[in-house]
Amino acid sequence: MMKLFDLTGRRALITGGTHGLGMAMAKGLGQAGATLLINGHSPEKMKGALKEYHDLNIKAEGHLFDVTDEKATQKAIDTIEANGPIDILINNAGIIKRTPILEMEVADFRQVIDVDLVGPFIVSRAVGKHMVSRKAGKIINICSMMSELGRNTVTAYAAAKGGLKMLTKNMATEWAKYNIQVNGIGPGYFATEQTAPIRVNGHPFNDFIVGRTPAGRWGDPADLAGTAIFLSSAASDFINGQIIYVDGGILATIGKPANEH
Ligand code: GCO
Repeated sequence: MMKLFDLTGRRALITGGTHGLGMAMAKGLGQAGATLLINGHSPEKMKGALKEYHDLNIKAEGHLFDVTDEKATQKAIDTIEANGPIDILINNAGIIKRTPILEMEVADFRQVIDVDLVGPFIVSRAVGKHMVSRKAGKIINICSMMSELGRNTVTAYAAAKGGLKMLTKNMATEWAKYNIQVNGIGPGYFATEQTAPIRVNGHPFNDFIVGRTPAGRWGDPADLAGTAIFLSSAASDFINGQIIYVDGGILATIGKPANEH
């Protein structure tokens, strides 16, 4: 039964895998036996990340390229594929800008869409070409609560993550016949660098999220590893176009009054 979840011999590309949720999922895949192909854009962060993976006896190599740069991505993917197949792709790299609509520059809106939605398209198309020819592959797009819900100031991010949900379903539709399973993971609110500004103790949003999450806590990045392994493994070979929300129950409830425990 455990072989269903065994990733030994598989090679997994994780974009934005030098920190945060990407690193947490990558560690899970590495500890399930996968060789990690870590994408990032900072040489310093890459150096530190690879040491962290190697210290855990996880096989990992770094690949610096900008997921929004079609030519650089194509070149990087073809170089990687020349040394062995990419069996698993996790489109995790993303940015967020928290600005009210009327104050947001169009250029900033476009940048969020470019990184969070166009980037996954560019990388998936470059990797998908090889997966289609092999008739095998796993693609996981990292969506968000904002794939389903809106929130003040994150309009660009919500538009991108809503689009990423539908990109996931459409890629699944087109590529399932090639034995490529395309699915998504929707993290709830997790304790990462990205959420640090809204998570500090005493910040009203911190109290709001702990109250809005039935599990009563922020997610720990390690909480994502199991779902990432599942969607990367043979255990999910007949799952296509699904978004699995790892959110402590946020999407299950309308919430509760402040004075109810
Ligand atoms: C925010 C947060 C969220 C989380 C995550 C939720 O400002 O609301 O950053 O966007 O990061 O995406 O799923």
